[in-house]
Amino acid sequence: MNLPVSLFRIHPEVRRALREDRPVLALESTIIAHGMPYPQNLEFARRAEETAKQADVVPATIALVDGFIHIGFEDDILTRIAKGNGIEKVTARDLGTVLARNSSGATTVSATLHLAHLVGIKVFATGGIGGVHRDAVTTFDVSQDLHILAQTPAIVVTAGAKAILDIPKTLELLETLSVAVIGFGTNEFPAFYSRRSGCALQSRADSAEEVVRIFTAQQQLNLRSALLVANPVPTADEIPQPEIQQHLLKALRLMEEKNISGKSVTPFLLKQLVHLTRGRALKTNLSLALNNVRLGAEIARALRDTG
Ligand code: PSU
Ligand code: MN
Repeated sequence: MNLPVSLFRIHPEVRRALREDRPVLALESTIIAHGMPYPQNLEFARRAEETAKQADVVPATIALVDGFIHIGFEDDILTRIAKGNGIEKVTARDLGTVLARNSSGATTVSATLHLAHLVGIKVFATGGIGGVHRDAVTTFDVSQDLHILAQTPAIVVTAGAKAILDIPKTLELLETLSVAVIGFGTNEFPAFYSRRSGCALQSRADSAEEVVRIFTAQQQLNLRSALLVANPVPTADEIPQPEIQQHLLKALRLMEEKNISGKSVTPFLLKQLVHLTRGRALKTNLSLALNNVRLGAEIARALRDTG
């Protein structure tokens, strides 16, 4: 593929691994800059990379820095992203404008997935994907994540979608967009903070090898959509639905009062939930995100072994 080389700064480790066909795992940066408070986010970002390395997988955290696309980077940049000064939230549609004015930004699922695919990374671990917002009927607020998932052939590991979204509508739209969704060790789509959402899934996988078999079949059929692997939060760290629900309603009310809309919605709600649960939501977020890195790394290795 002809990459616009001048825009990319690919870390030598990542470049070497891709060349030698060793497993690489893409990681997003919006979860760091806009999904968690400093300094816990920096600690998380470091642990995520460490977790991948321990599994013999090269981590590739993706972000925009001063007009360049960084695929994997050193600790000084990670720190800059975590501190968040001047770090925009960058979706796929924002890539051009942010790069053209030499700005810096943290990439969401949509932007990260697109960039990972461009450089040949096939597995991506995130926390929660964006989806259809509860008030979508009036606001039309549907995350770009779904659109890019529909057109990018890669494996995306997620703990489901946040309960701040309308999960049944999100699943319906994923079906419309032809994105395969499989539960990892579960028959139900997980709801990010909670292991269960009440929404049944049609398919599941119980091992990384099974995930790879499904993806390989999709690839052989030239399907262009992603394979979404829904991996529930570890039991010890989950916040059951009824409990998170009340905090959520409070957060949604506050959002309305403050007239928050568009890109600020998700970061605002995440922050409120951390506050309302006195930090428990953050602990859960950290746990599920690291859990996804572990599974993503396992899948990346299994993909290499069959490739
Ligand atoms: N869920 C989280 N933390 C996050 C996000 C989701 O728990 O930081 C981020 C992801 O980067 C996701 C984005 O791609 O929010 C979706 O934003 P929106 O709802 O504005 O599309
Ligand atoms: Mn939105």
